[in-house]
Amino acid sequence: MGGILFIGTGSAGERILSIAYATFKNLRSKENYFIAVNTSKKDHERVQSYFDERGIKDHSNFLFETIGEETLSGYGAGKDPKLGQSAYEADKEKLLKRLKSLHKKENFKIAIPLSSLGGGCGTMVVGELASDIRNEIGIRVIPICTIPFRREGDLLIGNALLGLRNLLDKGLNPLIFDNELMMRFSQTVGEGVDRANIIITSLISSLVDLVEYGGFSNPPIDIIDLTRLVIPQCGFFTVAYLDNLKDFKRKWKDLFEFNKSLVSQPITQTNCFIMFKARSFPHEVVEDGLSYLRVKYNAKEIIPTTIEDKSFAGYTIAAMIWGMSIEGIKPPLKTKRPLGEEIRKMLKI
Ligand SMILES: Nc1nc2c(ncn2[C@@H]2O[C@H](COP(=O)(O)OP(=O)(O)OP(=O)(O)O)[C@@H](O)[C@H]2O)c(=O)[nH]1
Ligand SMILES: [Mg+2]
Repeated sequence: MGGILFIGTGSAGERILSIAYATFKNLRSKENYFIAVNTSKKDHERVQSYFDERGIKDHSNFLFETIGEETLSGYGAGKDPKLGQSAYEADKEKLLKRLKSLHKKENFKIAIPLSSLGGGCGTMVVGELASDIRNEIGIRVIPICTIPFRREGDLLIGNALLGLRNLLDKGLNPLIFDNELMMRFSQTVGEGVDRANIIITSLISSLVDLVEYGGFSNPPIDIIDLTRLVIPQCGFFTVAYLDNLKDFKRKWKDLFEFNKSLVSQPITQTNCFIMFKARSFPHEVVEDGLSYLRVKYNAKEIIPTTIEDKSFAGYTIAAMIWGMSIEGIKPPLKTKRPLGEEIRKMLKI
């Protein structure tokens, strides 16, 4: 009783949840549920066979929901968010009824809708569903979304902006993972997607840890507490990890900055959650961490927590920071064209 309800929408949402589920055993604990809501039945079949290949026989808390089958025949929404939205409208009542009765049985602490913005299904469905879960089922929600690689073009980037607007209009301020930041290490979009998924699935695993270990942390933390930190417009997450304390003391700020899921500025002030995790975490670094958030991110409210256990290797600082600007996202959320093309466009040749 009292776990997390994860909802993946669209192909990316479904894929990321399935990878997290297969990779981290702690997620499979029966108090958490994973619902893949998708227009594409093929995606559901792919995940089924991915679980079979991985030898995951019992995945009874990973459920598949197809929406809009009557009009879309179980295919994707062809990168048209209007189709995704009408697919949701068509099956919304049935879906919410199922989620409501699941919640009655499981009493979830929090719901985490997860989606890529840019495609036909996830872009609008994530905001619609997140707001219905909050308003009609009464579960607090923290959405997590990715935004497209800038080379994916005007259609996907335009869709992503539409999806962001929909979330903001509904008072939902997502944690954003900017796929584009992965291009610093990747030659191809495919490689970038794989790297992105490793980071996002680790975040999912940490959130599950927080539910499990939060009561033993200092001060004790309930994942519900995070919801009071959520402020407009959006947030990001980051993690700094090293196994050696001497290096960690020197380098954690650089790692913290480099590993951010989004580059932007605070609109004015921010709200932050920061977790320090080690076998035994030095107090001076905790103090340093809090002061860094106050100075660099103009933090108004900070929820800090330290989790110590002899099973932990190395030193980790993980943070989630809300109050960041969408306009200030870097690189800007618009299509990146090769330089030659930009010049030709400017000179009209
Ligand atoms: N991080 C991450 N991004 C992904 C992944 N798969 C797709 N994307 C990004 O997601 C966007 C497209 O969203 P999808 O989830 O594929 O689209 P969809 O919601 O299924 O929409 P349709 O296929 O049109 O029905 C693009 O910006 C992709 O770069 C993934 O596994 N991980
Ligand atoms: Mg799809």
